[in-house]
Amino acid sequence: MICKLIGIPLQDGASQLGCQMGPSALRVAGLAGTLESLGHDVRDLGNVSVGAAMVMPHANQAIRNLGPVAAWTELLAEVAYRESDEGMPIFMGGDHALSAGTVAGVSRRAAEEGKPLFVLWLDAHTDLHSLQSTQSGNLHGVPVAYFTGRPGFEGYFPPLAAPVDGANVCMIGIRSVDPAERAALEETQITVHDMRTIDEHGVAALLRDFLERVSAAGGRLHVSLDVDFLEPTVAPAVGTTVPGGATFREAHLVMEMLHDSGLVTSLDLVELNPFLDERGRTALLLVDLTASLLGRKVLDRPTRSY
Ligand code: EXY
Ligand code: MN
Ligand code: MN
Ligand code: MN
Repeated sequence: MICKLIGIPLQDGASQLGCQMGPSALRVAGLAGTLESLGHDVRDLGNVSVGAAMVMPHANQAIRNLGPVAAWTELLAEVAYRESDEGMPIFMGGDHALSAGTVAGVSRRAAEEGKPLFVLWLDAHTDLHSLQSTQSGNLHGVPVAYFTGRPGFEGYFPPLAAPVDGANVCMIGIRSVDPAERAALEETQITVHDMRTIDEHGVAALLRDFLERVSAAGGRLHVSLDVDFLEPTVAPAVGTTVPGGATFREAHLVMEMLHDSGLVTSLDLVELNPFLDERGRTALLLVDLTASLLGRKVLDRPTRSY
């Protein structure tokens, strides 16, 4: 399969700086070579960059970097639309604000093909704040609200060509939700599998149900993997760690099942912060999880000491 690596050194959406180095860390950790060793046609398209962004005042004084994040969103929606024409774009972040643009772009592509877009959100957080409700002002907490068409982004983020239906969004790993997001969830049909649900039912059964829906609908499937989905002791290089996350094997099982489904059409790897890493072990883990998504079997895994 053609795999297009697209670096997105965006860190304006986070308070802890460092995600800007994420694309480089994934390259140093050998993402391209690992995918080539699985027989894929890997094309590294380099890094996206935005020019100077205008200042965007907003009534919510807490918001940080609205102008730059809006500019990134507009550009990334174009890049994601263009590069989802063939193969699998792999968006290497950068903080989760990037998914406002990547999901908007692949959703436009899906709509053009007459297909629904489904989104699998692997995260400790729902990232469902509006520009009005965010209290931290960190815009990596708003992408899902934006691409599902929730109000309040008009005049700030670009208009959506194809909003994603909340019923087509499945979240796994959730364990840190603000009150405003909790209220917003009540108004959406987003499927939320928090860690308690995973503990009780197992991630495989929950994911299988969702994949059956994607397959039945003939949809495209965008996977958005936030490093903080994982247990912090497994993946420490992220600025928003929350204890009690997915285990090493739960994360690989998700990726292995996604590969077997053959349904994944695009991928975000986000929130990797190399400044917080320990000898690159989180970057190496992300590379290995991507390898599982792209077909590496457990029995074929090289020995690796993280
Ligand atoms: N809900 C909190 C906030 O809005 O600041 C935490 C958001 C963390 C977002 C990271 C990317 O997942
Ligand atoms: Mn092309
Ligand atoms: Mn996130
Ligand atoms: Mn998160």
